[in-house]
Amino acid sequence: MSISPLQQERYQYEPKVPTALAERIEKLGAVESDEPLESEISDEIKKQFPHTAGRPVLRFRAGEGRAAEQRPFRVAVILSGGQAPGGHNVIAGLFDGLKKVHPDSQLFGFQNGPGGILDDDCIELTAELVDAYRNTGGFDIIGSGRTKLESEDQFKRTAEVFRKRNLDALVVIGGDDSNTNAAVLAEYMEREQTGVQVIGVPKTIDGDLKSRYVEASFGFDTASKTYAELIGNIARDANSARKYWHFIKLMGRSASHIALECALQTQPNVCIISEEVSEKGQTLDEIVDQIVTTIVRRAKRGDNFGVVLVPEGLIEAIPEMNALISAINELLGENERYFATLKTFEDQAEWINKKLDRDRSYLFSTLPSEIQRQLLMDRDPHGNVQVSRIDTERLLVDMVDTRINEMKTAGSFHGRFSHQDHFFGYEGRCAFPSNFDADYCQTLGMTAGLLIACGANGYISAVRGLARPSSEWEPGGVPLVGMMTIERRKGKPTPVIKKALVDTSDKPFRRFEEQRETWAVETSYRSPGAIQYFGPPAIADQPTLTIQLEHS
Ligand code: FBP
Repeated sequence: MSISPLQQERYQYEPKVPTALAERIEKLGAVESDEPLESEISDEIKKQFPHTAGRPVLRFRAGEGRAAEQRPFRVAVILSGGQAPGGHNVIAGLFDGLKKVHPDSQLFGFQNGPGGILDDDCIELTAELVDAYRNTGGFDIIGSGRTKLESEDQFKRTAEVFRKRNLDALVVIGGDDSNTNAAVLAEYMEREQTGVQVIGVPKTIDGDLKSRYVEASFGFDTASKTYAELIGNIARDANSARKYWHFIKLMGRSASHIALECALQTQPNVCIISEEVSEKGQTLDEIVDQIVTTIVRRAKRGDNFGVVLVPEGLIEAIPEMNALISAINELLGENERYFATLKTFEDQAEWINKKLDRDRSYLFSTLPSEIQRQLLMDRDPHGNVQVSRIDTERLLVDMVDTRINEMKTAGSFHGRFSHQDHFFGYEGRCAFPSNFDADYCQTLGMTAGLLIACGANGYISAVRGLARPSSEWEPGGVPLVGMMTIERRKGKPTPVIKKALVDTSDKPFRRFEEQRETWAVETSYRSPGAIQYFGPPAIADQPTLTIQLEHS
């Protein structure tokens, strides 16, 4: 493979980890903290996790608590779900941590996600292999996958494979779903007395796996900075050419953390936040109104250009659209076989229109046919529509365009409206990790290794103090069960780690709310520029504004 000069240079980068981990990881012990858990453990959770519920938060201290066992460990790792910058550094950190605990420790990787365990498809992650991936983006060292490990049979198979390979522990690098499943697997391993430990690591560019002690999921920093750079460039272009409105959809399956962070970084004219839309019960028409009002106000100043940010999950956050999508999901789930026999889009649309109730059928028929087609596409493994494949930005552009044309005809709009649309998602998921993500991921990986050596099971690697310099970060572990709540799924009480959506009462949203009126009308664009890998810490090592505000 040909190596770019930047990649060559990044191989030399030594991630900055907390002083305690850098100097004396093998001397650290896990101290049980008396801090409260993330949420109170309900009776239902105690019933479902009799062996692992009620464990304390762990913090690491030199010469205190349960000492790291200094023997060779055989540990396996999987990457689960969507790519996020820094995954390779978690693996490198885990490798380094285990080797510091004992030089004969070995790390293995199951290929292509959780499915690799069931297929027993595993490779040893040697020093040479790990070194070739340090500080690089992507998940290609072992690949990732979206298979869910959740049934008793799958757990049994996992235990068999681990026994056969004589593995001590599994590290699951994943989002809320994968960590929920890791908690259930940890309980199974303990119940069956397999001796296998399970440790999670918080990953997702969406930024929605976080809590009191898990301050951020890795990848959010790099991905949102990559998009913010592009948005800043587009805004500058808009202000230079003065002829286009740019509609930009940003990734984030459910939460709008990425859109909010990018708005704080770039100060666009409009940024829709899905959580606010669903809290206020806004309709599609009201959102279109908001955009049109801004276009009209700016046109009056002679500014026929602008930037609109749209979170990927918006389509499902609009209550009427959500109801429509749920009804379609249900119909497709119940009639999967029959639906597969309908070969043309026209037949599919006609069938769905007949099955929907009057209001939903009306809403469906008002949507552009391309959006109707996207709403009927293949579901994800959970039976949900794949929002990254729905052109919400185009839907808004179409509706705004129609409205503006009506106003022109009525003589109430005298400006110009030309538009461009963009989707930034996959562009940011495999970027070279920022210094923050490179450092954070190395620390998360080392912490996961230390949790294993200290005998923890059913914990997530948690690093606190992320708004401070990395030397002051505090590595520890949080019991996964303590992050869970019970939701009714398919009629059964099911433990889940809840997605952390944007909190509209928290500082990042409030900062946005204070400024958005000014940004809407005036041209206040801010250019964050490209991620800097070298240079003063104030430029190269800063965490996201979201983290800075949340912990200010
Ligand atoms: P994870 O939650 O697994 O990290 O994935 C997040 C994400 O990047 C979303 O932002 C996006 O909707 C989805 O993955 C796209 O998935 P896919 O890679 O399957 O197209």
